[in-house]
Amino acid sequence: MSHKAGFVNIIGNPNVGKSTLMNAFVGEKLSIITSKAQTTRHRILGIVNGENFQVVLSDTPGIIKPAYELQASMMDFVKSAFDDADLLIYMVEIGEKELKDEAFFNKITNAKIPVLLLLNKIDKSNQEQLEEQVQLWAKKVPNAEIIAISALEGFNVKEVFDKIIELLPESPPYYPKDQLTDKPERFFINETIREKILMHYKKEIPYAVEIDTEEFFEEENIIRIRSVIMVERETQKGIIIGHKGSALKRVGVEARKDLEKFFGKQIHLELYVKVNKNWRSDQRQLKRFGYNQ
Ligand code: GDP
Ligand code: K
Ligand code: MG
Repeated sequence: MSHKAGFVNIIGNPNVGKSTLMNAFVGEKLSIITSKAQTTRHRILGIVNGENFQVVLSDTPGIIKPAYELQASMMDFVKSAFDDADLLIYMVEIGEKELKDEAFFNKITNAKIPVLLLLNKIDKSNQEQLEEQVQLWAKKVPNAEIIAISALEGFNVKEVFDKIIELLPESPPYYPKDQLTDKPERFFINETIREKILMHYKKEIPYAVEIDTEEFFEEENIIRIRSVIMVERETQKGIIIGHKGSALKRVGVEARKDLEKFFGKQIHLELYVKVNKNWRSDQRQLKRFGYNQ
């Protein structure tokens, strides 16, 4: 029996729903999702296995103009997603214009591989607006096939998946058939904690934060985790901790609940906060946190 496999790379502006779509395909919360831009900082593989196929999806950070080293590394992840793709998913949302980065946009319109343009969030639009948007994008990206979807509500998600399988080349699998992602357990712990920080802190705080899980001990009935929340300045440390530790406690409680779901086991989560000056602009530190490939 023939077998299809390949790399399907999802790119687009921040907040259009890339991570929501990948999670919908994989059926697991591999990528954290919030309404804030730069929620996704890494390139995260989500692997969907079937008897005769293996779809290796990659979720990437939204395309932005980098202002500091961390963001430059994030855009390197996006660049790498063009290099190995068998199929490109360019996601846009109803009402958006186009990528601010012309070089990336040209890579899409000149791609030698099939491009699926997914017009997302159609749950927020009406028929007239939808038709107008489809026409607009057909002109802008003539090499793409356009499908309107709602990643959040699952509308047309299965249709997109069937389309992906249809377009993938014949190939043996690239990863073991029981593998779900390329990222280790610690990565998902860090991301779960960072999601709570994105949700509960304002302005610059989430962007100054990085998480490092220092300990991960799995016992028979419980997993013991100790993670450090790094910030760039002393004042940010105070904000993260909050009055009598209340803000930090909330992050811990919510992250623990999610992690218990993810691992299917009781979790003991210890969090502490450390100042690590300018980690976002320090190549060596970025490398340590997995931002340089
Ligand atoms: P990303 O930055 O492109 O990865 O986008 P996310 O997946 O993090 O989603 C950004 C925001 O858009 C979140 O608040 C999602 O819940 C929301 N969102 C994603 N897909 C849809 C959709 O189909 N409809 C609506 N209404 N919201 C969506
Ligand atoms: K987002
Ligand atoms: Mg994302």
